[in-house]
Amino acid sequence: MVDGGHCPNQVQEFPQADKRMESSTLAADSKNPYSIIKSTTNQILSGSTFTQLEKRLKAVESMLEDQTLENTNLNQTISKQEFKLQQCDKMMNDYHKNITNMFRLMNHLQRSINGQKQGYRELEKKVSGIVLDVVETISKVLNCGQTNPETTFKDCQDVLARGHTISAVYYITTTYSSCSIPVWCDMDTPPGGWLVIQNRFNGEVDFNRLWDEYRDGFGNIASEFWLGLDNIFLLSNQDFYELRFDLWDFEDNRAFALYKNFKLDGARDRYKIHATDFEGSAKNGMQVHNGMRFSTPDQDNDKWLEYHCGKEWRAGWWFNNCWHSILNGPYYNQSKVLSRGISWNDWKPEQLAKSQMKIRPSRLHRSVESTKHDPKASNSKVNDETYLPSNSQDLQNMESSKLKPKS
Ligand SMILES: [Ca+2]
Repeated sequence: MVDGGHCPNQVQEFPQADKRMESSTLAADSKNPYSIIKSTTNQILSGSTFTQLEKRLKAVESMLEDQTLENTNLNQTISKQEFKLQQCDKMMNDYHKNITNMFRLMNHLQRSINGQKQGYRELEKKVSGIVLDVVETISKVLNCGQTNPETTFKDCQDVLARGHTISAVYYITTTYSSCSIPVWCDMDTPPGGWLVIQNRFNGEVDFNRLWDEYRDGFGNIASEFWLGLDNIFLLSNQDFYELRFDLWDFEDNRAFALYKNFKLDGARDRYKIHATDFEGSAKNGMQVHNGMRFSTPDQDNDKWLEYHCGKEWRAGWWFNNCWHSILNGPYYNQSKVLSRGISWNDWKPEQLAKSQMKIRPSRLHRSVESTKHDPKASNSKVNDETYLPSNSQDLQNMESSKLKPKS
């Protein structure tokens, strides 16, 4: 009998122990290295073999390598995502800048649109005012003369164009009116066709008048007169017109001022004057009056707040504060006077002897029109339709013209 009754039991304990070890290893999380290490330690403590330990260690190393590779991949993915985030951030900044610029542009456009709307409203108001002025003015001009179209004209240029070359009184009917009014046509001052709106030469007509009289006109059409602001308004708005001032001193020297663009606003704008594109020998005496409203001794529309120019100078005029030129003041039959009534400072510092204001269709606009239709027109001037030079020849020609209208 072999005395080894205890051995078999001892030998048999190994497999059991190994089985417990394996079961504990299997029970451990096969993917968790720490769990495997713990399991392996248990195996060591429970008497596992070196080979088994080595095998377990390699498994752990392999898993660590896998984890490292996985970490590397993860880091690369994170880097890529970070790069994409940076790009997104940059795009967001650009987008924000674009949005900001777009809002600025929208604000700018909105302001521009508002400005245009305001301009349009003002223009609409202006046009409405002119239409109302025209309607009211023609309803006031009730002194209808002849209305036969055969014997009435649009203006003095129309009179001239229809063969009447003598300076005299003619009846004209403006485009906006059905009433004819008598006017003095000056066919002698080159190039003829001038409709006289103011004439003074001897002081027989008092020009110290009130608003309504300046509006309606006064005096004698074949002598001294003021045609009336309403009539001048209707005339100067039916076409493009030019305005000419003829001036004489007491030694019969003369000068003129021509404004190639002239228009008078209506009553709502207090007959504001627009006289530009100056040319002439008298210098630009209306420059400071351009854009001024009309004032009279009873209506102060001038630019001097504390002063009533029309009242102080006893005249109706487009006063600024107060004047560089004034042709409607009191008449004095001498040049040396304390308070001048007919003056054009840019030509003479003394009182003048005579003055005339006259209008005709603007040759400036007519030459533009003719140039549009005929390219040669810009190089070939037509005698009747071009501006004469302000030289001595022009003055000599003017000397021969009649100053005093004939009755
Ligand atoms: Ca004033």
